[in-house]
Amino acid sequence: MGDLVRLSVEDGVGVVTVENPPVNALSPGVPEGILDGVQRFGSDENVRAIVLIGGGRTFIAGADIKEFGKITSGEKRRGPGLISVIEALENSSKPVVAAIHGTAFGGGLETAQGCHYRVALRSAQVGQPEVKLGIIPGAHGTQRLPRLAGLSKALEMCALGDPVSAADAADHGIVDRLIDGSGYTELLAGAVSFAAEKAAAGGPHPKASELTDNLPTPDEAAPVFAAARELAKAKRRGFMAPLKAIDAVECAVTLPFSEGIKREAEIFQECLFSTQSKALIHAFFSERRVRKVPDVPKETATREIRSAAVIGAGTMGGGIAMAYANAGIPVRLKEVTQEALDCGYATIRKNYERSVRRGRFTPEYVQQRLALITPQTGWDGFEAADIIVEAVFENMALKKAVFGDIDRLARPGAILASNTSTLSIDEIASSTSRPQDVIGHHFFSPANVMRLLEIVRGAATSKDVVATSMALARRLRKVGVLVGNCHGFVGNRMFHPYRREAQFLAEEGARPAEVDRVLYEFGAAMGPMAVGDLAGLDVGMRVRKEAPHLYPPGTRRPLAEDALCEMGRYGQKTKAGWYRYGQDRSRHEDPEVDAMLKRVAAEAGIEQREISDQEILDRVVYALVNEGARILEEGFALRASDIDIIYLYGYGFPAFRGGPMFYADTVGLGKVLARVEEFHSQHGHWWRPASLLKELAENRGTFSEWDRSR
Ligand code: T1G
Repeated sequence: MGDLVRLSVEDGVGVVTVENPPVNALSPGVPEGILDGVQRFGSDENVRAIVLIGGGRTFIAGADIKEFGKITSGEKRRGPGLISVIEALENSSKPVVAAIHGTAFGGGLETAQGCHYRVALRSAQVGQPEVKLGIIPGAHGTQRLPRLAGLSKALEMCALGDPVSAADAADHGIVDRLIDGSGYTELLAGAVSFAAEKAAAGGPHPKASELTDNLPTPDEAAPVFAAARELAKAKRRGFMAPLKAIDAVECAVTLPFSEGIKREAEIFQECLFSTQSKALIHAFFSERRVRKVPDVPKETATREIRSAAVIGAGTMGGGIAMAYANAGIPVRLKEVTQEALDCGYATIRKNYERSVRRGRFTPEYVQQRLALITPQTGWDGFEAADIIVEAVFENMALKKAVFGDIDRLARPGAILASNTSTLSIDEIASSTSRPQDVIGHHFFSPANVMRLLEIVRGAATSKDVVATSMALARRLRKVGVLVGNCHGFVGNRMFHPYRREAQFLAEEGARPAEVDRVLYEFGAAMGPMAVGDLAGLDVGMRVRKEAPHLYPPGTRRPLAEDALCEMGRYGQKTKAGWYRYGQDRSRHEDPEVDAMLKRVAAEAGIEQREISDQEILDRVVYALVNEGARILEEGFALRASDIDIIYLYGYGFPAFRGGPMFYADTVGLGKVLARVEEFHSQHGHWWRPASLLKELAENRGTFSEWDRSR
């Protein structure tokens, strides 16, 4: 059937191979091709069994997500396609075996569940990640998986969406045999011989839809569902699909299969058309779109990165060294004094030990990683490093001095990267003889955990250094986003007005804890005050002092956090900031802060008033959107969706809202502009509407359309 599905026969076993790179998604033509294969082999007397396998690097990784937009926009109907295929597989009179390598995800795993048996390479993973797209398994996975794997495993997989190893799948009856070997050839041979065995043994062959042994009674299951709902609310706060997936799985216990699949279909449809699903699918494709840099083609040659060196063993430098070690890249870690080096290295060890305690890493893994990190106070080995990352104190003079040093030491062609979070890459590059090799690699703390990496392109940065940085981000398991060299780049430049407005709201009478509650309920991981306390209020104070241009004369400047710093309240690190912190880092509102706010507001003549939750939300979130629009019109970000990814991966913006720019699209840019203009009339300068926002709003446009027009 076409070139998406290939049919062959091995030792009397019909092999149906899906050939739809890169992930064998169930794009139009693939279900039809599989169905054709099952029907042909079913009527071929020379074929005694059937194997379904994925060509290339993986089994079927799910439905083609690109098709969902066509369904929700009415462009096409969601056909019975995949479901007919799964029913044909399950009703085949000949044994059907799914041969799994890579990832059998979503509709891929549901197709495999329609087969009578499943075999897998040990390196394979299976999963129902649909909830990460705001939907639920829609091809009977919520009904078959409980019957195959039992209720608890099915609930965990369908509600949380995380992948499961082949071994774990085998332990739970999802996989019938693990195939030894590392590749496709061994898998195919193993699957063919397994299928031949089953054919020789004769039927009937097990149909997951008819299994009942693993299903508890509704009474037995009730506490399991209650616990699953509590867990989903805790681990996926604000997400709708996990709870909907649990509702669907519950039908496997309370309804016969034929009724359960109808209920699943209704719930699937409801989720597919939800704003959360559109936001999460936007996030899925946006995370992959960031890799595309218009003037740096995919085939741009990259420089080989075999070893690295990091200067500065503080929180950031230590985390960066860990990120390199975790990617298997040997890394030197330099500090000025032995004492500072020992302190930094001790922190690295502590971080690894915590990961072992949490079961994230094994002791052997940690030993291998530590062996890749060379702590030192001298420069030895720097001349051989392929990349040198500067992670010293956020002070321009110091950074320029360091870059002068490494310019003299580094070999020709080495990449010189700064981890600066706001300072000009061009100015830093000017202290070297090789500005074309200089680039910003802005990690987010903790650098060994946070996935965002802002890659800051200087005016002179060469294209192959950009391409190498984008590829290196993936090796470091980071989401690398290319940004321009403005003050604060993209993330921090937007975060500045976000936190400025939060301070203004507190000075105007909103309780700090109320501001945080509103943003927490919106879905943010933490509210702006709590984030300030976490990062350190003195950081912002230093920025305001070192960059007076941020607050031109006559513009309102925030007063509260300077006042808190003068009180010695820097945040968590001083056990007091916006909140007072207990020994267990618990947050407590503090009357001293309320008194300070009243004093500061009185001195500044700021009128106190009741402030609604809606104003709190709109003031801080639209501050992000307005600044983001300015960044786009100035050309410091390639796409609005890049800004969304920066906020999802670097600032805890709720993924089910898609990011600040996508969220603004869902509100409607006309409404957003009206609010911005209202704030502009009330609060002046800072709320001047960005021209791109005005232009799009006045033309009923969206940021997403603007991206597509580029
Ligand atoms: N549909 C369409 N395109 C997909 C895709 C998919 N399911 N998965 C990946 N791609 C594209 C991706 O956009 C990128 O494109 C390229 O493939 C490589 O992806 C019926 C309804 C499989 C673990 O959620 O988790 O089934 O940028 O960079 O890092 O109930 O892709 O190159 O143009 O991510 O090696 C359920 C989603 C769907 C799996 C591979 N399945 N994909 O990771 O490659 S809903 C999923 C992934 C469903 C059923 C329901 C990962 C991966 P481009 P990549 P990778």
